[in-house]
Amino acid sequence: MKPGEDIFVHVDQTLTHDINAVMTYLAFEQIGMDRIGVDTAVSYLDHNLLYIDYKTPDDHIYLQSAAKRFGVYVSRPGNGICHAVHLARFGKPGLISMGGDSHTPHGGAIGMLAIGVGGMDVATAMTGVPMRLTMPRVVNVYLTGHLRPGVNSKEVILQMLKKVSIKGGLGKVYEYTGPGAASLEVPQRATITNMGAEMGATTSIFPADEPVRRYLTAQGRTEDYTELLPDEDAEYDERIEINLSELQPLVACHPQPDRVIPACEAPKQQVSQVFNGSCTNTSYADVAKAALVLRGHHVNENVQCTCGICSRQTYKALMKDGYIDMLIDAGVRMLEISCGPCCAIGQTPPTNGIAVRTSNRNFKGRAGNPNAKIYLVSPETAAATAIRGTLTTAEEILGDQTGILDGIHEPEVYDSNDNMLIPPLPRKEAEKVPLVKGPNIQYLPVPEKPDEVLDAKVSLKGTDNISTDDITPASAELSSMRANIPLMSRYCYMRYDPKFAERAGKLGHSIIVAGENYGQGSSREHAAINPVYLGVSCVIAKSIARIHRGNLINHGIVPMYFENKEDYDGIDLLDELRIDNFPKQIMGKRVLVQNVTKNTSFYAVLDLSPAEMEVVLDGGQLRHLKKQRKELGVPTGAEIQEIHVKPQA
Ligand code: MIC
Ligand code: SF4
Repeated sequence: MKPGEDIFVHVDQTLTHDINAVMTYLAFEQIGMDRIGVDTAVSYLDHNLLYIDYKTPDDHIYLQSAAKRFGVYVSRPGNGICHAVHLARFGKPGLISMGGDSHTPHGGAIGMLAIGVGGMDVATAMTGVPMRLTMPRVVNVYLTGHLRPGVNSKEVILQMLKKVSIKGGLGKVYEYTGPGAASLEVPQRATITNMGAEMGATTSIFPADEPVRRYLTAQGRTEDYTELLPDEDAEYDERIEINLSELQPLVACHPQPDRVIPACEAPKQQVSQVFNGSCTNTSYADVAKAALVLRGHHVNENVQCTCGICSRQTYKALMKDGYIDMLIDAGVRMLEISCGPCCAIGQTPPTNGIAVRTSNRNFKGRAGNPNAKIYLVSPETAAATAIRGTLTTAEEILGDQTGILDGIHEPEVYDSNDNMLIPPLPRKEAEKVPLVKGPNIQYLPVPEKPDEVLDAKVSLKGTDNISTDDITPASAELSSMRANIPLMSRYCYMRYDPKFAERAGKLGHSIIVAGENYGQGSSREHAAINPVYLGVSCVIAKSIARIHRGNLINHGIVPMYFENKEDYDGIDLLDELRIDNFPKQIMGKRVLVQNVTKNTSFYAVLDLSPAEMEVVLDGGQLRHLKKQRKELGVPTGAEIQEIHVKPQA
């Protein structure tokens, strides 16, 4: 297995979540299989539980019916955030899981190879076919020392982000080993593997060792434990060393997770919101430590402090041990068990507000307000900040009492009651289950194959680091539109370039030009589906983030790179670009692009593997799969709903 080459992996488990999965199950329906082909698939209803109107409940009813129909578990609203529940109740060392969410690597905390992909990839994985992956480079992160009290494993991943940057992890798997790794409990490890997504990594993983055995035993699942340690003579492509004892509280400053500085050097500005929440950093120990910092204090009068815990079992353990009481006494507002504010579903900061969060992303607009600033910290720092109202560390509040935080560990037994999981039905019963589609559930649009001649205008000239939050902003309202592309596409790029949707719609076919790291952030394939619906045929960028690149390919948008990055400067919005013999040039992986407006030309290159090339030439993954299934003589599902792009009057 050579880095950069195609490899194919057998996927054991898949996960999907409510704000993405409607498209995934619509695709699965269209593929034509009547039941999943993986051992375990779970559909989590966890991100958008606000139900501001009929749309999200419509989605949830459809997802529950699709799960019953196809043999998938449902984790009901209130059970917890997908990654936390999956790790606790389904994950096993040595398995491979694929999830339609960028933070799926959370599962790496117990020695699973857990990879985040787009929804169409999950639909494909659910069929049971081996999944294509670019063989990554493997980086060993050797941890020594011990975290000091008041210093969280969040500091490890923030330190990594500082070293590696938001795109430095592209094409890499980070394997954490060493005595420092052995000293971390599973949820602490999960904070690190979860947020490895922010480096653009394929995934991150810890060994399955004694702490993993303890964790699975606490979940009543000792039998799922298998020891998996790195070989003595394991070779790595790179090595990074971090001494945990030397770490101090850190903060990732607005607007990128790699803008990391020591918390003590952060400017003392008034903070308006503190959010202790998300899948990244709300384990039992995380929240208990935050509660100990807050004990005997009260949330600053200028701060709104909320807490959203990652799972029902964690919430119950914290309640039993009195930590929820401490939070409530301190004036913390307890939220529902869901993603919520982490992806702009509620708790938007005020105008020009500063929000301090324990979550993993701080892109502009991530919290629903593009003029607010988000700073990412540990739960201990978040709690101290809630008291003072400016960025503060736990040590500044607790002084010589900081050592009490060292006494907090994960419970020896969690409540492993699975009554909020709906198990799959036996095949015979499942076949009779109808798929329930309310009016919010529209069709999955699929583009045509690449045209012989692409003659199209530039509908967007983007800067570096455009995130999927820029392309398809999130909020309770916008996230509830994800099953309805004709509606949602009207809001494409709404905060980054409010005229984009109208412009692209009017142009018919168009091209997006962008800088480095295009499409960083979440796995939401809507960042490809909405542009495709608006007629975008290709993206020419300096570089493209891994998951988004896969989504573009799957949805028939051709991803291309400037051969010479300076050529980016010679293109303007609305320039007319022309590519002759497009499919043939795609096959040659080097495309001559004529700028008709400027009377210049430049080359764009493609880095497609042979398997990806076929998908692109077939017009996306769904057409490709259906073609393959037709060749095999197996059912190919319903007719594809094509988009016929026509310029609007
Ligand atoms: C996120 O954290 O941005 C999300 C919301 O979980 C996304 C998924 C999505 O946007 O649908 C992710 O990380 O992939
Ligand atoms: Fe949910 Fe936030 Fe985790 Fe994404 S990062 S899965 S939105 S809690």
